[in-house]
Amino acid sequence: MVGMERKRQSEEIMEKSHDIIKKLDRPVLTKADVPYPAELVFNAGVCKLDGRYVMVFRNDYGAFDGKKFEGTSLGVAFSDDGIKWDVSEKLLSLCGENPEIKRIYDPRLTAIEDEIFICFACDTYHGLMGGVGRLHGFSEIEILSLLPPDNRNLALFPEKVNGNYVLLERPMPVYSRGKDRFDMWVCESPDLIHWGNHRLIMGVEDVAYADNKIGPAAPPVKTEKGWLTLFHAVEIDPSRGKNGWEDKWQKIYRAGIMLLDLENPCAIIGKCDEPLIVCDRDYELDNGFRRDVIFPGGMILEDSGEVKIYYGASDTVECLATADVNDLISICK
Ligand code: BMA
Repeated sequence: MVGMERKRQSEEIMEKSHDIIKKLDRPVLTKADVPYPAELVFNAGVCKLDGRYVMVFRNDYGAFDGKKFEGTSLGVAFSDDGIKWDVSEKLLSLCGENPEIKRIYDPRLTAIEDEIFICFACDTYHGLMGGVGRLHGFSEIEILSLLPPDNRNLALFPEKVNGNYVLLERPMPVYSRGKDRFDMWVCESPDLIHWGNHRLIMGVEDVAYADNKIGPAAPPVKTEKGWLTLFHAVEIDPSRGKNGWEDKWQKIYRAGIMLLDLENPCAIIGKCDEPLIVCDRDYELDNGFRRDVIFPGGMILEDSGEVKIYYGASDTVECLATADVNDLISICK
């Protein structure tokens, strides 16, 4: 990747998102849109059901102790056009008590028939888990399954493949691969409860702009050519120290895209060698909790062929970029 050297050598030379990407000229949701205490509004999942867009976003709120905010909740928003959002007064919560769970965050939504399923990251007293649940009335999550620790960044495909539900996942091996060297996997289930047939899709070493970890982003979108699949890819910039509100933040998160085989979703049939979306706006680069973070969690294919990509920027705001579906397919070589 020739282009990657430029930015880190000099902050003045900015890298650019792929030419086919159009970013909205402002974040699509910020704390100013939220009718309850909110500081960081980001990493949302988005789906479309009966013509209406539904978003579940992460909200970190309360006092900042120098490292993190007091709490994390999941907010819900609705939209008729995917751009202007109305945030519900009601937060999402889990059905019933689960004393093992500390917090849930980074939701991804998948509409299947007339139901919405949610994947989420889950901090528990015995490790990080990935959860799959069903939404009830936009207010409660019924947990269907929790993948064993450490694992997160789950994203559920919008339909069964060869009779089974399919889930992207990102296990976090700590002994065998090196620090934070995490890869992208897939598994399947007959009932969204029992998961098996775990297979590697792609390793960190397969992404030219990653030297740290990679992970699933939004639930894949079905096209004639394959499953259009976003992922995030992390590179470390050791020259950086303090950034945003954190003492030290050296990671650069970019979004990448690939096509997976329709019948065999662990087979990559095309991948773009360049990053798809990078931080190149002031609200993505500076003044956030972190900087240099693009974290996509939602992708919608419109009848017009436009693809809406929702991404958290610098762990502070939620943003929207669009591209034509055929352009996205054609850059996956
Ligand atoms: C990951 C998660 C995300 C976050 C990202 C970048 O490890 O914690 O919630 O957006 O880091 O900070």
